[in-house]
Amino acid sequence: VEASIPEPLREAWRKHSATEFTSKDEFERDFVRHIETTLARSLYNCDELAAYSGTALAFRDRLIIEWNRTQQRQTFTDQKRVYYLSLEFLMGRALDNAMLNVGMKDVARDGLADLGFRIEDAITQEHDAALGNGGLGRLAACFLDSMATLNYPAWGYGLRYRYGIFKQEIVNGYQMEVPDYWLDNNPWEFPRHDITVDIQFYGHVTKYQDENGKVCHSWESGETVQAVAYDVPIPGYRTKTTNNLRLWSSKASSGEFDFQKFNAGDYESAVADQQTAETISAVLYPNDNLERGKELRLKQQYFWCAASLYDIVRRFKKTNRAWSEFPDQVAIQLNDTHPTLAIVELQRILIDVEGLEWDEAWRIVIGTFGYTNHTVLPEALEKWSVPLMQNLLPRHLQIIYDINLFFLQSVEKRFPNDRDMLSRVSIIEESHPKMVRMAHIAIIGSHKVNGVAELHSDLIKTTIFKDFVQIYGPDRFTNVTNGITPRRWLHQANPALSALIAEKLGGYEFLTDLTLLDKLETFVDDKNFRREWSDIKAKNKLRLARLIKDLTGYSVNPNSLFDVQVKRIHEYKRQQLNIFGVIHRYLSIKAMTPEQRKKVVPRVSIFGGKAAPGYWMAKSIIYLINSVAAVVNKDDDIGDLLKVIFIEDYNVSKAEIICPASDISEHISTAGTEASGTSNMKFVLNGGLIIGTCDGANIEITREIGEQNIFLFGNLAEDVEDLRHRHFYGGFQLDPQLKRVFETIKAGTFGDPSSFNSLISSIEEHGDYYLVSDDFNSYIATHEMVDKEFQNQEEWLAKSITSVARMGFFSMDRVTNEYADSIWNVEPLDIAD
Ligand code: RUG
Repeated sequence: VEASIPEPLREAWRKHSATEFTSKDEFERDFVRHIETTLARSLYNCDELAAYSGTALAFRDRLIIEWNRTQQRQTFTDQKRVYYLSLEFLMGRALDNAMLNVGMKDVARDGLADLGFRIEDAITQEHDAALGNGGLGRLAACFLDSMATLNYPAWGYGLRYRYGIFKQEIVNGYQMEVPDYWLDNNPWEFPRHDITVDIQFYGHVTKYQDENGKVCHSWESGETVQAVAYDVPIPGYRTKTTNNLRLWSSKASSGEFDFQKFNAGDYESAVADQQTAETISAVLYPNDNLERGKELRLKQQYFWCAASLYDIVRRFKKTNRAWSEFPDQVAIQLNDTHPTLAIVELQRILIDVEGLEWDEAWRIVIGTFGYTNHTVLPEALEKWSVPLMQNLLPRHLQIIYDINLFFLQSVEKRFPNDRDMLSRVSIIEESHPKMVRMAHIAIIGSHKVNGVAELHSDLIKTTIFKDFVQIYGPDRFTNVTNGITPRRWLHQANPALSALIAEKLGGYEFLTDLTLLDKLETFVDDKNFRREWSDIKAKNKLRLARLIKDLTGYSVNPNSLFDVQVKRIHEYKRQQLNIFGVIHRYLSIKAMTPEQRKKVVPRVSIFGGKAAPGYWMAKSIIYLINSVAAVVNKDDDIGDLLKVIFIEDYNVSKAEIICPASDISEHISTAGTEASGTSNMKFVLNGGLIIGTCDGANIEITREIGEQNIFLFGNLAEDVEDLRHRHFYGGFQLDPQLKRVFETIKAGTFGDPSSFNSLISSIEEHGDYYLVSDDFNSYIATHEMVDKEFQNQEEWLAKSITSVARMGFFSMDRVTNEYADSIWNVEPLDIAD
């Protein structure tokens, strides 16, 4: 309040208040001013990077003006806010998105041309903000876009990693990891050195009695690390709302290194504390669907949860409301179990700091939190060892034990004599060492738990969380099928298709109401429309072919069928099935007569994705893909009939080029393992067809677009358990076509076969957990259908158009509204002019 300027002095403020550029001329003025003053450059030394920075700074001004107004508006209306807690935000580039969202891209294009630059060259200078591993982080980024577009008062909270996901380099066919230092030339963040929170670790807990004789706890000593806020503006599409993403960076609590030690000549230890503190936010853990229980990761989680909660509570306290109103003002969504400590931290604040009674505090906690589960894979379900937690967060462990005690007491009342049930649902796993099951805390401490696609939400209710459905009833569990933002994944990635659709539908309203796409179906038979549709795909394929040439040196024929699988490399996603299929294709072509070859549909098999650095199998898969590429691509006997490409360092900005260019893309996880998948939606929305298993969102995509428009294959989730069992006890027969593929690999066709031993033996000898052999035959047969149908281009185009027309359901806006209605109970802000 003291910082607020008194009313009589506000006239000058109003007169000089910053305004947005609204014309080309004003954009040029802002651009040149930033080049000359912010960057201290001139027309004599303005390269493309500077042009990017100048443009970004001009747009940043616009965003920040709207950001300020949005924050004032949201504070003034004082309604319930959403806080989206995610350890990952896979944002990609911001400039193009900002230009399109504020509707000024054409202005910038013309202005830049006047100033001597091509807008594309400026845009591509930007480094991806890659603070995530894959689908989970990208979902968080899509949430931010939709929440702002729909005018929800919403904040994202995350960590400001100094290093995002590593940069992948392929050296002699192997993945190498290179640090991704993304913060240089990043104009999008605002350091808030005045917004800091001291975060405590280690120490011990003392019990005492207050003046009324109540037993209280005090968490003492230990270390403190400072959290510093960095704010990133998130503009909505064609709306005044610009929301905030707050990322926390860690710093030594004093902010400086220890001068006393320094003066005494102890230079190393003088900076050691500072470095230890800064390590917390230094690097993103590069695992997708895998948790490894490292202390630093737990530190990251608590650091971020505690700082965010402090901030949220501070904001709430300014309203002077009663604590009981907290859940009416605050909804916190947990993106996976990574932020589960926020539940414990809120309970700690309420009972230890604010002096509430346990039960009242716990009611508030449950009313506040919602938890999204993204996986059923056991290796991805977070558990922390009790001794580790005891050491790092002693008070939190006590609270966890109390939560567990009260919970188990209530379960015992309802299910007397069921000791097995108690041990299954307990937060504490009685192993050596004991482990804290984070998902159990997340379920017990939230009012809603959701899965991310129908099959997945059913699976969590019938498998991993079955007991909790019995305990709480089915209402605590719900499904919200994932979606994607059409702004980035259609309008930005595929401007030509977006423009064609707008022309047919009479405007761009479909970008904020994606169900309007259904009107496209009336044009399916329109010959001219089909031509334009296929010309756009052809140009997008050409654009990808150029990228492939730049990255790999290989020339691919853009008239071939482009078959794409880009996503994290993981055994459950089964890139191995794909590459074995490619080898099968290679062998089949090799065995053909020249006459037969004439009938072959030329194909480019395109792969991309990162393997977690410690994931040996995934790295072997990458090596096999590159080894096959090295042989096939140089085989003159094959020519254009088959090419194999591995696109290095797959990321969001590459996805924007790849998704619009596929004819077919692969979503072929073992049934029941992929919670949803979201790239399947991106490919279909861009007019590509997909081949997939009955898994995750593929099932709902099929329901929406019709089964004649998708290539489904493979075993069903309900049969997986039996099939696995049979591998050990039922006399497993390797698929004969797959056997031939293995024999070729073992013969050394793709280099030293020992490099691929573990890949093959996992299938031949160790139970084929991901059912590659069981699905191989139907996979190959389905690809033959793909070839056949691709030859009928008119039919193919009809499928492509129809599918896009029916993709409205997969908009992130639908997803966001569902969370708002069924989990958050939050209304969008009315922002009339
Ligand atoms: O693997 C899942 C995807 O199926 C899903 O689409 C995505 C977003 O919901 O989340 C992915 N995921 C799951 N990433 N990490 C996990 C487990 O921590």
